[in-house]
Amino acid sequence: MSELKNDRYLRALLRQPVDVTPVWMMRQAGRYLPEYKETRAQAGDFISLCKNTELACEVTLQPLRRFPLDAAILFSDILTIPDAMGLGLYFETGEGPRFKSPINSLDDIKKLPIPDPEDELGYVMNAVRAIRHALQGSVPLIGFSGSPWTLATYMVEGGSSKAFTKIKKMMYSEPQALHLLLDKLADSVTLYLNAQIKAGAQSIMIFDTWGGVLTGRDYQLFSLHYMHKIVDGLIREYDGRKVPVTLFTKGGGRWLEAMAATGCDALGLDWTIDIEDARRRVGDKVALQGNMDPSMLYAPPARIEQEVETILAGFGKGNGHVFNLGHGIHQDVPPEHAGAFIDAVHRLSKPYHQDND
Ligand code: 1CP
Repeated sequence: MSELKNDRYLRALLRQPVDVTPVWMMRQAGRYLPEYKETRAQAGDFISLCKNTELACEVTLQPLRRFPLDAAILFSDILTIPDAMGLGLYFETGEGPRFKSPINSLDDIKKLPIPDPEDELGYVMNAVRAIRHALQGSVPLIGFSGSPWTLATYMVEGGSSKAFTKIKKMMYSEPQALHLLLDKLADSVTLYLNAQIKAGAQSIMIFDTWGGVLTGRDYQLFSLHYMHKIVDGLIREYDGRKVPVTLFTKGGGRWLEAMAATGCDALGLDWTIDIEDARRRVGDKVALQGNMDPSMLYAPPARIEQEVETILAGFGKGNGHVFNLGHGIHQDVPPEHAGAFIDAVHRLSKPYHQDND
């Protein structure tokens, strides 16, 4: 087993005692950091940055040089899988991700290959290996993927969407076509995440950014069912350590019990749910990650600290809390505010773990 100097993030996910509450930020490497913008310019564009092992490693480490974060997250994107399936990912300036060949029919779905993670996605595994090496056991590395439903929304809509009309039309009029797509994606994601674990990822997070746009029944059938299938297929112990799995459905507060029943180790919470309620509902089954509103980072540091205290008190004493934002950090947040947030979590959480000393 490789040694870790700081393993409080992994311990908290497994609901083991820690000295202070661990913290990291969704999208912690990104445009709010001037050094990120510089490295991205050097790479040329975002996709080239993801495919350049050395630069992907560099931007992963940038937030860790600034802040005492308790975990690193692989610098990549959830859309690597659809790209590897041949859809042709590109970014239109100011418009977000787009695909050259979106999915239009059952025939398109039948033709989709399941990508080999060490071949078409080999650049991601190279980044994982390089980052693990560069971290030198300082903090754990998080690997990730999008959920099948969330990936399918981009593949069928052809990019970002607000109303999800194309995929919902498919869901309601050709459900068997969508199920075939989700099944292929679940297989692809399982292979991809297991390859990340073998390459060195010490924890896994599945981002279901768009599960919350579904009805409760459709969430079960079209999103959770496939995440459950992935959880069942993941390597759960590697190199002598448990590899914790976190599920995050944005807008998923209604379904925490069902999510916890998949056998995952932790649930990511967005800011619309009260962490105290979440703990009462599922805290005996899973750890909880979250859940400050990312927009709170626009407020002055004193207000940020007050919010950190409120969330710490909401969770209360005991094990099983990883502090995070309820979604990704916004690109125009002052980096000093992120620093104040991280310091506040470590400083103010001490009393909540005192019985562990
Ligand atoms: O530099 C740039 O302009 C590109 C912006 C960017 C970045 C920094 C994109 C494009 N992706 C990323 C990196 C990224 N994406 C990470 C890196 C690791 C870190 O956290 O530091 C991660 C984990 C993701 C995951 C991701 N990509 C999600 C799931 C999480 C979430 O935020 O909900 C989603 C939905 C995407 C799609 C995507 N990629 C990029 C953008 C702008 C988007 C969102 C588009 C949309 O709103 O639909």
